[in-house]
Amino acid sequence: MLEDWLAEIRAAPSLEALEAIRVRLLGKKGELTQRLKGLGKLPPEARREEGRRLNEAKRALEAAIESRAGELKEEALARRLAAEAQDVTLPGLPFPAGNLHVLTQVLGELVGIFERMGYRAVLGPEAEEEFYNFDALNIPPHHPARDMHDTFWLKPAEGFEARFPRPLLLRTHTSPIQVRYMSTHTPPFKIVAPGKVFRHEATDATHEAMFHQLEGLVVGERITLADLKGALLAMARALYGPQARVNFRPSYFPFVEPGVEFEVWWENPRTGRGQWLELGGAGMVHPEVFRAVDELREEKGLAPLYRGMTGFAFGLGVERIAMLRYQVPDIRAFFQNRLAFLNQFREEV
Ligand code: YSA
Repeated sequence: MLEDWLAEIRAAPSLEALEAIRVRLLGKKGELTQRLKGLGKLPPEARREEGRRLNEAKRALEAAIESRAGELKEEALARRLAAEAQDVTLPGLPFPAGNLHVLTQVLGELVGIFERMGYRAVLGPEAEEEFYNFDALNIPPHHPARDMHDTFWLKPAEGFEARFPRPLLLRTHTSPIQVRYMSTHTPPFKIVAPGKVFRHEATDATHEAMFHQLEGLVVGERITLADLKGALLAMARALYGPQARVNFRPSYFPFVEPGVEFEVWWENPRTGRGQWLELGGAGMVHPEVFRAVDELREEKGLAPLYRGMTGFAFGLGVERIAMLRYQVPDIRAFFQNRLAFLNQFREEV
């Protein structure tokens, strides 16, 4: 009898079937339980012997049930693992990785060059006040210099006029950052300011209505034009190698005196031919700009610190540098968002 029961337990096909066997044999009304209950009816001699036998059988059944339950649980787990297995050898779905735009890369490189020379990088707003873009830079209304900056004027949305009481525009250059920075900071300092600028002009191969500039400003005591040239030469060498040269040509910007246009000698590595490349404007900060900054500081309740200060500033066109370096013949290619063009400038990952 015991052997049959044990065989039945070992063959139980599932945990449910095993439980049914346990109840049938060992439950309250189970076969073995009934026999144990019936012991009392036997004569004492037989009772002891039968009691021992039945208890041994009970322990054997319990052990067999426990062992079979363990087996069945393991089998169930193995089946589940097999069913839920992931085939990691399947090829993944291609995930196209993005990349920094070539102009962002060039701007980052330029900022890095100046940061290594101790400059701090700062940002200014693209929607700018006329005051910072022109007046504070010694370009009053009706000044002919305004004609060179065809301007996109902005109108505050209805209901917001009170928040923007002064005329607003899209900045035409990064130079307004000079005034913003000086009005809240104490010299000496060295800053660069990268960013987008906007001009309402017809586009052609070398002109866009939106382009990027990098502004530089150094203010302190006894800063000279030689310091400006040294800074720009260091930048040119970092960009184009130790052979690079920098040239100044006299020029006019109302916010510097003297003012220069600076050009860099650039040798095309493919053709071996060199040329002077005009990169931007620069000069010594005009005393009128320092005066406007001090006025602004006094309005803000800050001490005027800029009278008698010296400083140089420069502003360069970033597209120019990228066009030359990568031999891009038309500036508009940067903004057409054609992947065939942009993917040529993927950074090594
Ligand atoms: C001058 C003196 C300073 O002390 C500081 C900054 C400057 C530069 C001045 N703010 C400025 O904007 N001068 S600029 O009108 O001659 O522009 C500087 C550079 O921006 C140009 O040399 C050119 O490289 C680029 N640029 C100008 N108009 C552009 C343009 N790039 C693309 N498209 C346009 N429409």
